[in-house]
Amino acid sequence: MGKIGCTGILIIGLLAFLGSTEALKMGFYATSCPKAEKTVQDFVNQHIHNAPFLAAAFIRMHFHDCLVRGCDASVLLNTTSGEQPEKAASPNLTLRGFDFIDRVKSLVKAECPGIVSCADILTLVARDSVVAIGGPFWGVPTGRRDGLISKSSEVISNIPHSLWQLHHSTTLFSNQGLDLKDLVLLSGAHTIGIAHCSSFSNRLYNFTGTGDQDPALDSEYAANLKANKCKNINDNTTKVEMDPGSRNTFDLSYYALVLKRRGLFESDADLTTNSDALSMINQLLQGSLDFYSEFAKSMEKMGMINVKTGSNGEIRKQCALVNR
Ligand code: HEM
Ligand SMILES: *[C@@H]1O[C@H](CO)[C@@H](O)[C@H](O)[C@H]1NC(C)=O
Ligand SMILES: *[C@@H]1O[C@H](CO)[C@@H](O)[C@H](O)[C@H]1NC(C)=O
Ligand SMILES: *[C@@H]1O[C@H](CO)[C@@H](O)[C@H](O)[C@H]1NC(C)=O
Ligand SMILES: CC(=O)N[C@H]1CO[C@H](CO)[C@@H](O)[C@@H]1O
Repeated sequence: MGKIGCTGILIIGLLAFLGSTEALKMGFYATSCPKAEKTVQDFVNQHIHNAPFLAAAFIRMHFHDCLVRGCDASVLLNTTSGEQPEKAASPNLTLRGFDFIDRVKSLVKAECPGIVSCADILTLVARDSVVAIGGPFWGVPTGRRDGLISKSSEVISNIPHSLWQLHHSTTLFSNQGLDLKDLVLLSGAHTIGIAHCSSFSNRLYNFTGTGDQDPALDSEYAANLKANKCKNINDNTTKVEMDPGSRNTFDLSYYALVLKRRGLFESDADLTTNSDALSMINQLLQGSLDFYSEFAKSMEKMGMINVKTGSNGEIRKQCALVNR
C-alpha cells in the first residue's frame, strides 16, 4: 500500500516533470491540424515574390522574438497589462510585417481554431520566406506555445545593439545558449534586408563624440554613404541595403563585405577582431564551412530558445492579444 502510493506519487511527479519540459517535435500538428504547415508555406510562397523584402523582416522578427522571453511570439503582442510591449521598444520600431503574420494566423485558425500557436506561425513564416527567396532551409520542430507577457523594458538588455562590441554580443548570445559560431553564422542573415541610417550613422559622423568617423569602416564606402545616402547624422528615414546589390539574395557576399571593412554595423565589423570568428568567415567564403547547412543548424538552435510547451502559455486567438 505504502509502496504503491509512493510509486503513484513518483509517476505523477514524473508526468508533471515531462509536462513542463515537453520537447518540440517535427510535425507536432500532424494529427491536430494536418494542413497547418502547408497552409503557412502556401501563403508565403504565394505572397513573398511580390514582397521579397519581407523575408528579411520575418527572420529578424523571429530573432527578436526568441531573444526576449524565448520564442513565444511576445514580439507580436500589443500592450499587455498597461505596460508598453516589446514592439514599442526602439529596436522594434523598424520591425515590419505584423499584418502578414495576422493573415496567416487567420487562415490557420479557420482550419483548426485554437490549435496552432503564433510562436510556431512566426517561426514557420521566417523559415518559409527565406526558402522562398532561395535561401537556406532549416528544420522547424513545432509545439511552441504563446507567451502572456511582452515588455518594452526587456528589449534593450536582450537585443544586441548595432554599436555593441563583440564581447557584449557574445555574452548575450551565450546566456541564450548560442556560441561564437552561432553569432558568426546568424550575423550572416545581414546578407538580406535594409538598415536605417540612424542604426549606424554614428560611425559616419560622430564615432567617439568628436565628430569623427569609425576607422574600422572603409573610408571610400563611408564617403559614398555620406554623399548619397545618410547625408546627415539626424537622418532616421533613409534606408540602406546592408548587402548592396543583393539585398534579397541569401549569399556569402555579406561576409566578403565584412572582410572589405564594409559591414554596416560595428557588430559586423567587430567579428573580424576575433581570430576564431575571422577564421570561420574565411572558411565560409572558401566553402570549407558550408554556409547554408551551418546557418540552418544555428537557426534551429535559435528557434528553441526558452520555448513554452505542454501546458505553459496559451494558443492565442489573435497574435497581437493575449486571450484573457
Ligand atoms: C550581433 C547581433 C546583431 C545586431 C547588433 C543586429 C543589428 C541590426 C540592426 C541595427 C539592423 C537594422 C535595423 C534598421 O535600421 O532598420 C538589423 C537588421 C537586420 N537584422 Fe540584425 N542584428 C544582429 C543579429 C541578427 C540576427 C541573429 C539575425 C537573424 C538571424 C538578424 C537579421 C537581420 C535582418 C534580416 C535585418 C534586415 C531587416 C529588414 O530588412 O527589415 N540580425 N540588424
Ligand atoms: C495592435 O497594434 C497595431 C499597431 O498599433 C494595430 O494596427 C493593430 O490593430 C492592433 N491589433 C489588435 C488586435 O488590437
Ligand atoms: C557628437 O557626440 C557628442 C558626444 O556624445 C555630442 O556632444 C555632440 O552633440 C555630437 N554631435 C553631433 C553632430 O551629433
Ligand atoms: C526621426 O526624427 C524626427 C526628428 O528628429 C523625430 O520627430 C521622429 O520621431 C524620428 N522617427 C523615428 C522613427 O525615430
Ligand atoms: C511596426 C510596429 O508595430 N511599430 C510600432 C513600434 O512602436 C511604436 C510606438 O509604440 C508604434 O507606433 C509602432 O506602430
